[in-house]
Formats: sequence, C-alpha cells, structure tokens
Amino acid sequence: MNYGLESGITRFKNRRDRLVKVVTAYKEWLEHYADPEPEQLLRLFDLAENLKRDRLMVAFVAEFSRGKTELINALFFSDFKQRLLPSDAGRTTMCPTEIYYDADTEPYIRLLPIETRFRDDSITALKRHPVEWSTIKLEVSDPSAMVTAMRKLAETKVVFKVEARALGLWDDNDPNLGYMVKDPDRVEIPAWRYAMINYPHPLLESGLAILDTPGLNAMGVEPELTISSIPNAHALLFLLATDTGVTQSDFEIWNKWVSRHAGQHYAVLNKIDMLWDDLKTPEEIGRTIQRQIESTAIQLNISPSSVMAISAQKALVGKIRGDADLLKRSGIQGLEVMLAREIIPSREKIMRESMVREVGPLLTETRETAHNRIQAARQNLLDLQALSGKNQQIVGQMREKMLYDKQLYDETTRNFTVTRKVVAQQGWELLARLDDDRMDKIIEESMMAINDSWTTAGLIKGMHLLIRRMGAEFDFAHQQCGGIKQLLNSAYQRFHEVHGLELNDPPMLDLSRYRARLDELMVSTQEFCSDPLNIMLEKRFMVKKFYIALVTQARILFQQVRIETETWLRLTLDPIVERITEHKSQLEHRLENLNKVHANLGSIQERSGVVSREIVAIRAQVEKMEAIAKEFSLLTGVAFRPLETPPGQPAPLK
Ligand SMILES: Nc1nc2c(ncn2[C@@H]2O[C@H](COP(=O)(O)OP(=O)(O)OP(=O)(O)O)[C@@H](O)[C@H]2O)c(=O)[nH]1
Ligand SMILES: [Mg+2]
Repeated sequence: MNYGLESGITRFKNRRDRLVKVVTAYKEWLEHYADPEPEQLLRLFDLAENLKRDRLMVAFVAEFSRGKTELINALFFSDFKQRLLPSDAGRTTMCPTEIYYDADTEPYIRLLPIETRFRDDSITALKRHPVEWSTIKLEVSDPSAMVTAMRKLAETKVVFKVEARALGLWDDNDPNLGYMVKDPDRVEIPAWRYAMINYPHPLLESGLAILDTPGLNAMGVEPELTISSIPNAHALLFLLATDTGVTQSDFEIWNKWVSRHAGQHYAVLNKIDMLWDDLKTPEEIGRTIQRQIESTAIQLNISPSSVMAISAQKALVGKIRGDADLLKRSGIQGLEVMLAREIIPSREKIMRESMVREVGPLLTETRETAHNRIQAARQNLLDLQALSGKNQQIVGQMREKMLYDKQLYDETTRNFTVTRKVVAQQGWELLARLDDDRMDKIIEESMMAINDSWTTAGLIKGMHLLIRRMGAEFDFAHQQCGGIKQLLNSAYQRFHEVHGLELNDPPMLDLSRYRARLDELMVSTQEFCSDPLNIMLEKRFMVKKFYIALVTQARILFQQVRIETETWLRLTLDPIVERITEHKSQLEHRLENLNKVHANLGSIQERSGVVSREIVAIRAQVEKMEAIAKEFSLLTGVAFRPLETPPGQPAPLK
C-alpha cells in the first residue's frame, strides 16, 4: 500500500484524464459547430496528447550512499518483493537514472555508453537517437531477470588514467578522486553515462517520473544534470544520513543545487534505524532523533518541520514483509503523505495554469460566440414578427438599410484584413527570429568569443555574449508583441464603435520566467568559474562540457520562448477573427431573411418556423458548450462570466 501517495497520484491521473476529455470535447464542438482553422484543431489535439504525456518529475539528490536508491525502492518498488534497483554500501548508482513509463514502447532499460563523453553532444540531444544507447528489454514478470538488468546501473570499468582523463573523469591534481584508483596506472570509471528505464508501474503510468542521481563528484562531471535536469525537476528530495550528519559535501550539494531550487525541495534525514537501540526507551530514541532533526535544520538553515526523519531500509523491509509496525517506525508514511499533499498538488497547479493560459481564452471566446448565436437567432425571430403586416415597400427599405449595414461591415472587415496581413507578417518575422537557426547563430557567435580558449575567462566571455544576445531576442519579442497588440486593438476599435462588437482584452506576452532562467544560467556560470578547481588549465575539458550543458539549457529556453510567443500570437488573433467572422455570418443570415420576405411577403410564417428550429438546434450547441465550460471551470478554476445578455448582439431592426 502506498497510502496518501497512491491515492494522490490516482487523483492527479483522474484530473489529467478529465482535462484531456474536456479539451477533446472542445475540439469536437469546434469541428461540429464552428469553422475553425485547421491549425487550431491541431493545436488542441497536441495539447490533449501532451497532457497525456505530462509527467511529474521528482529528483533524488544527495551525496553517495545516503540511501537515495533504497528510498526509491521503498517508495515505488516494494511490490517487487525484493530490492529492485541496486543499493549498497559505498558508491553504487553509477549514472543518473530516469525512471518513467512510456506506453508506446515495451519496457526497457536504455544505457548510454560513457564513451559518448568524448563527443560534444548533450544527453538531451542523444536521447533523440536510440541507436546511441544500449537497450535491454525488460522481462517484468521475471524478478531475477529484472534484478540482473538493473545491476547495469552499478556497472563500472577499469581504464588507463589517460583514457579517463580524456573522458574528463580523471584529474591527477584532484585530491577528491582517490577512490577511483585501482593501481598506479588505472582507475575505475562508470560504464554508463546515463540510464533511462521504462517500467509499467501504476504510479509511473499515472505520470510520475523519478530521477536517481549519483553523488557530488559524479554530478559535477555531468553539468547537464545540475544546469538542466535538476532545476527543471518539479520536486527535489535531498537525503542525509544519520550516521554521517551534514558533511562538507552534503552541504555543498544542498547549497549549490537544492536550496535554490525554485519548486519544492525537502530534506530527508535517512537511516534513523541506526539510532534505534534496544537499551533505550522509544521516548529516548525519539528525543535523539528530534535533536538530530533540529541540528540538521540549523545547519541547512530551514525549519525543523521541513526535515523528515525516516529509515528507507526498514521501510522497504517492512513493506516486503508486510510488517505494519516496522513500516510505521520507519517514518516513510509521513514522507508519502507529504508527497501526496504538496508535490502532487503543485504539479497539478502547473498543469492547470497551462490549460488556463492556452485553452481558457479560446474557450471563453467560443462560449460567448455560441451565446451570441442564440441571441442573434432570437433577434431574427423578433425581426420577422415585426415584419408581419408591413408592406413590401417598408420591407424593401429595411432591406436597403440592412444591405448598407452589411456593406459597411464588409468594408471594416476588408480594412481589418490588411491589418491581419501586417500582423501575420510581423508574427512571422518574430517567430523567424526565435527559430533554431537563429539560436545556432547566437551559439556560433558566443563560441567565436570564446575563441577556442576553454578557460573560465573564455567561458564567462562566451556566456555573457550568449545571454546578452538571447536577452535581446526576448526584448524584441516583447516589443513586437506590444506593437501587434496595439495594431489589433486600434483595428478592432472600429468594429466596436461602428458595429457594436465586444472583445475580451488579451494579456500581454510575459517572458519574465525565461528571463529569470537566463539569469540563473549566468549565476551558475559565475559560480563554476569562481571554483578554484575549475580555474586550472587542466579543466579545459570540463569547461567545455559545462558550456555544452549551458547551451543545451539555453536552447531549451529559446524553444520555450518561441512556443510561448506562438501561443500568444494565436490567442491574440484567433478570438478576434472568430468574432468578426461570426458577426458577418449573422448579418448575412438576417439579410437572407429580409430578402426572402421581400420577395414573398407570405413567407414570414415559414421563415419564422425555420428560425425557430434553428434556435432549438443552437440551444443544443450552447448546452454542450456550457457543459464543456463548466467542466473546464471545475478543473481549472477559470470563472466564466454569466451570459444571460450576451454582448455584441445585433441592434433590432427599425
Ligand atoms: N541502516 C540503514 N541503511 C540504509 C538505509 N537506507 C539505505 N541504507 C544503506 O545504505 C547504503 C547506501 O544506500 P543506497 O541506496 O545505495 O545509497 P545512494 O544514495 O543511492 O548511494 P549512491 O547510489 O552511491 O549515490 C546501502 O547499503 C543501503 O542498504 C537506512 O535507512 N538504514
Ligand atoms: Mg544509488
């Protein structure tokens, strides 16, 4: 049983599934009852697909041997009835390991050979090339085969120092690497650089993903981990062990990577069973644990309530043996409740916010359009009733007036088409400045600034340039979007003033999150460069690796900004176009009625019948839309305004 955690993740999955359903229902509504642009449908389809793949990444970060892997086993893999992932004294997990579920492929463990470090490719880039990885199919129903496969995570190899040096894993001057030495010429290095495990576990199937990491030194040699994977994780669990307390290297990890993590981060004091002592009363043991919690909290400068004391090992044993007492004593349930109460809701919040941003404005617009339709049809009926008893000349005058209104509207629309073209052109130019080629150019320039001088000074120079150039593109995007918004507003003004159309004001493009991430990259660079170990010339390899990691993250940011800008452009333009088109078709409909009645005064009854039936059909559309909006509102908290009297209704015929 996984207590709060299991039900928490199930709730998360249910909400996610409901969101997928509501986005799909909205897409289908548009297909049936509107005339959407194909891109809009595609985008909604993508959104639903991405939601299904949406994961909650929890990273386990700590110095070696603090019990990260044991805790992962206890939290997620106890149903396996044995230790699934290798956990042992000393350095065990040799490479960062991502564990998740991907329904599109058979379960596997994929391992990236350590030799790929010779190349300049980032792990992110290599993830797109399965051929670079050694893949083992997982026999999930065969526990011993599973355990054998997982042993790969702890695999090492012994190589000559010269090779290890060329891989950036060995430095004769680094006193911290003594543990690697096998004999005077050779050292032990990890066999794999990174591992990815696709495993069909219910929690992983629900969208949870785990990142297990090796200790300080191993993380330091793979900067992509510290610059990208760890900052991008939704939550971090930082482990300490009771027997070692907060050591210098624990402290370094905490300070460098965990305490500043923007999302959730938690300290876990593991191995409390080491304090269990048959000669002490439970109260005495409890006091000792409490004292350790307090001193840990002081050292890390956090509140004692943020430190959780557990025994991962006893939790695993307790779960495997079904020993409820041991499980309770292990303290793991508190951690599970915390994961369920805090981490999952915060992930849900991110999911909700992206839905509010991406679907909210479109849905608001479509809903109002649907309501407008019913209002317009009712008006149509009133118009027709008002025509009864009128002579042909009066109907003709009305028709003339209506025709004039429509011509006026068409003229406004034509003017708007010009604006739309300008906007499309500007949007296109803007997106072109945010594409991959542009980023390649920026990287090229920054490499030129480094001028093959892979020293910390060269790195700072190159990064300054990279960040300045990227920042300039972000500024340009912000400015251009401001201009586009103004242009559209003034073009729309006429629709509002002359034709009575209303519109919700779209928000401004907000890139502040990405700017903050850029600043963080610069801070990481400065920190890396101020580390005396990295100032030495021998660290040339590491400087380059560090730069590659920075660039990988910068590229991800650049792509995110492009997607954000693209979304913004669409959300700003689409609702306007939708409303303008809808109004046009309503005007046409009214004119058609007048034309028919003008041609045959006796047809008023018949037309009224047609319009009444239309109203019934539109009401059904509106009801469907209301159900979609209601569900969306329940799931995201977006409040749609009441629509008894929809805006933008046509003025009654005089
Ligand atoms: N007594 C005790 N031992 C534990 C506990 N948790 C883990 N261990 C042991 O500590 C050792 C290290 O645990 P791992 O899970 O391999 O630690 P890790 O943090 O993953 O270490 P690396 O993979 O080397 O980074 C193993 O022998 C575990 O069995 C615990 O709660 N109590
Ligand atoms: Mg481990």
